[in-house]
Amino acid sequence: MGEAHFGSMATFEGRFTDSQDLRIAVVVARFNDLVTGKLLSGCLDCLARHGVNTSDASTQLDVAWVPGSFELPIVAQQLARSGRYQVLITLGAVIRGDTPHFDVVVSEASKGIAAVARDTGVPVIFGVLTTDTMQQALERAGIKSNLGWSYGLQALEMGSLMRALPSG
Ligand code: INI
Repeated sequence: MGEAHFGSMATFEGRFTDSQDLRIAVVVARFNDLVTGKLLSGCLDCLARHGVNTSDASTQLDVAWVPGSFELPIVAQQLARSGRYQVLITLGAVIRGDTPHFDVVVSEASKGIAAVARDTGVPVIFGVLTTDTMQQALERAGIKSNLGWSYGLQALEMGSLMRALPSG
């Protein structure tokens, strides 16, 4: 992890170790919970293997459930504004075959989540799968790989990177 020094170039990077002092919130959509439940399991497995306390007694991890991906931004916003967390993870699955308003849900979720991160300065990982079929979603949630694991890694990287950057 780089630090700024007068007169010399700084390199800033996130880290995947020493995660014990990061506070993390995960917001999960219940819609398509066959998929989002698996994303959550993969994500928590990744965090636990990197030293995050994911037990029920944990004071560094909280999980909030919302009805669908459309509701991810408003709950992420409130959690980010609380000042309690260094990074948030949003998990959802929007499947085109299931919904005529696929584009609306995806657009609102993605724009809303990006806005929360920019408005609050708290990084929010975009863990919303957008696929044509349930099969494709399941393949990304455990049948082949589990993108929940990647979202966990990205959260560790962004949470620690934001801390390492000069405040402004
Ligand atoms: N929410 C999802 O997370 N994924 C979907 O595929 C989906 N479909 O198919 O409609 C979905 N809809 C619910 C939406 O996110 C809201 O919860 C609902 O409209 C209430 O505001």
